[in-house]
Amino acid sequence: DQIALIGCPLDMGASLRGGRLGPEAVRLAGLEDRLKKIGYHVTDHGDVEVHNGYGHQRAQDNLNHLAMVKEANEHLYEKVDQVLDEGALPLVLGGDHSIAMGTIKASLNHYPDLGVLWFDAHGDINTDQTSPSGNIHGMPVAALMGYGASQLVDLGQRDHLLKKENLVYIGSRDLDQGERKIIRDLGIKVFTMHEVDALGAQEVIREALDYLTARTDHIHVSFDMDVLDPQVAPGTGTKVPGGMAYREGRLCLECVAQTGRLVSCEFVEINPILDHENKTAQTAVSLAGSLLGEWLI
Ligand code: DIR
Ligand code: MN
Ligand code: MN
Ligand code: MN
Repeated sequence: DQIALIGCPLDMGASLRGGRLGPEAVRLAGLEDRLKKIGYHVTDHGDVEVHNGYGHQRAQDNLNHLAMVKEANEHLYEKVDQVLDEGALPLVLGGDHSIAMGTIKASLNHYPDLGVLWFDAHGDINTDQTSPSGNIHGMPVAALMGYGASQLVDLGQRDHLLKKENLVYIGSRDLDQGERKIIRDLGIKVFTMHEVDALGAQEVIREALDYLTARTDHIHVSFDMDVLDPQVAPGTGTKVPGGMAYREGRLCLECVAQTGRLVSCEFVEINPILDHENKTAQTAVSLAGSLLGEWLI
């Protein structure tokens, strides 16, 4: 089995500097060796070409740093598409969550029925019309489904959109008003932190995977580190209290591994500038091990 590591050191989708250091922080935390120990053939493809700025421009059209975000995502799309062609499983390191557009578009290109598990404190389903910030890392889910600015919807190949019934949110606890409406109107499956607390992680992931595996054999995991509690993952840009414990995250990802249906994944919003002793990157490495079946005997 082949795993392709791909860094996408973009942070202008978050309009916050530091996430560009995420891929290297995860490498230094030992990702490649960790995966090799499981028995994978691991190839580190390095970082895709990204141009970040050094300031923050609030854009008139509510799409901050659109050109930089688009360019990075186009490069990422090409790279992920290429490694999928080669038969490897892409593991993308971010970078801000806007890079899910490039990763998932490429995966949809290979698996049009792709199911996505979106671990995040946030919904990331704003459009340029609803976003309170104009930051594109809050918009990738909408763009992948065909909503919002055409410059984002048209990334990569337009024809494959993410189906609204093929997405499940886990760990949500900071949804904007416009996002709540879109999620309700589209009938998207959501397990907020309320459900994680009330039902337990085991029941939530079982229901989420039952729902997805009834629809598709191909699963993508998009893991925003801010789904975890800030005490576990301090190195991320938009921390929200009351997140998942490390063990809850691990259990969920182990259950995904058990399905044998993972085809692509990403760990995003890792910002070493905000971190303590690279703790968040280390957590990402451990969780990547869980997702890729480290615990299976
Ligand atoms: C907020 C924050 N919903 C926005 N989104 C974040 O700007 O659209 N996503 N931080 O991870
Ligand atoms: Mn291809
Ligand atoms: Mn996110
Ligand atoms: Mn988030």
